[in-house]
Amino acid sequence: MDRRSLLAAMALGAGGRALAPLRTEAGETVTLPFGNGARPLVAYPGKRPLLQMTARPPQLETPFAVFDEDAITPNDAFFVRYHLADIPTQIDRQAYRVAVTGHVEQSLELSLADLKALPGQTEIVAVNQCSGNSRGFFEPRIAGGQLANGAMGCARWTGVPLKSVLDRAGVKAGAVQVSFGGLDGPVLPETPDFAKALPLDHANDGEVLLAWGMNGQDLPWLNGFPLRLVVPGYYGTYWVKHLNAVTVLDKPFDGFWMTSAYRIPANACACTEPGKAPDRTVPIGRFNVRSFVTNLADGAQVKAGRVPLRGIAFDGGSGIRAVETSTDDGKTWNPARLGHDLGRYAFRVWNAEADLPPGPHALRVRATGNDGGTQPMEPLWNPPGYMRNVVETTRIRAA
Ligand SMILES: Nc1nc2c(c(=O)[nH]1)N[C@H]1C(S)=C(S)[C@@H](COP(=O)(O)O)O[C@H]1N2
Ligand SMILES: [Mo]
Repeated sequence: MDRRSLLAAMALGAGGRALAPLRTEAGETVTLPFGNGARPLVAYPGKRPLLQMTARPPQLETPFAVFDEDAITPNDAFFVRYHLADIPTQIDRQAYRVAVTGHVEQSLELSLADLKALPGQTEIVAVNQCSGNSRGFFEPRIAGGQLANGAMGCARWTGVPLKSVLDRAGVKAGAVQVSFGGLDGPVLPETPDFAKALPLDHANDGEVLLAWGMNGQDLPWLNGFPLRLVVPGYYGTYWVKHLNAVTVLDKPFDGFWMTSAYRIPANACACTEPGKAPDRTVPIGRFNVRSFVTNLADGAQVKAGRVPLRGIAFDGGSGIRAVETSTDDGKTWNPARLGHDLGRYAFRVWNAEADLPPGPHALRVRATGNDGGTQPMEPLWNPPGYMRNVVETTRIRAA
């Protein structure tokens, strides 16, 4: 769809009503493998039919088979997550400005053209993953978005380092954090607006981007058109969409979405005993390491013999050192071959084979990062249902 018809389609959804999906694949639903797992397949502007978790705001999960196609997730298949129902339905890209204010020498109002003229324009391939990806699999179950494994995706992002923007504004001595806001807002004034913050050092690391491009195109509307934050290796909650406010702070940000939400137990496993609240929490940060089989779905039937296995792995930015598969409940592990390296923040494709006699089989896959981080055989638990990274098991039958 071109920009003009996209805008027209978006306008259809305006008028105080929910953003209108273009079409529902009539009657088509996908049932995710946990309670209340039925999801209609719905196509929104700029998107192919995706698993709709909620309609208002739109929250869409990528059908898992997409991850078998390529290490890059296509824009029209990329998942969508919003917190607040008042999402923008009309944006004028000429009039669009991002305000840079707060503890700076000079406040700025930057247009997209201004941003594109700043030094250091760059590209990075990076995974965006929701903290609650895979929450639906937690046992005991957890309230919140019941996601399977499709709240993640890997794209090539084009933008300018946040550092270039902060340098242009001139950060004053004593600054400690930078906060970020987007165009969307709450329906009720009591609901806290969605805003996030990063420590100044992180904001200035040269890798955090203000991005306008995704896989060589404008950002899809629902992924933050025309500008979003890209925070490589960090959970999606920091990747603020429709970014219009960058504020340099001389004291830590005290907004709800940092001080109450998106916090994890302050221990090495980010976990607690199931059902138990942690003593202390910290803001969620980098991804832990994960890996998936993508060419075989749970319940698949294959021909007995030598069976090709394929999948993806990623971590919070140390890069994938090894992927191994097991067909004997983790007693022995066989190294997989790692595919093309798109960078340490990207999905890393892997390939392997398994010799499978007739009968049922449990395929397990485990990745290890360059930092030594690996995946637990038993799932970890925490109250908000974040950071799931258990060794995945795909149950199939060979005949
Ligand atoms: N403006 C805005 N940005 C946002 C959010 C939001 O609710 N509003 N949600 C965040 C969360 S929790 C996630 S996981 C990512 C999801 O990015 P996507 O919708 O492009 O997949 O967006 C982040 N950026
Ligand atoms: Mo998220």
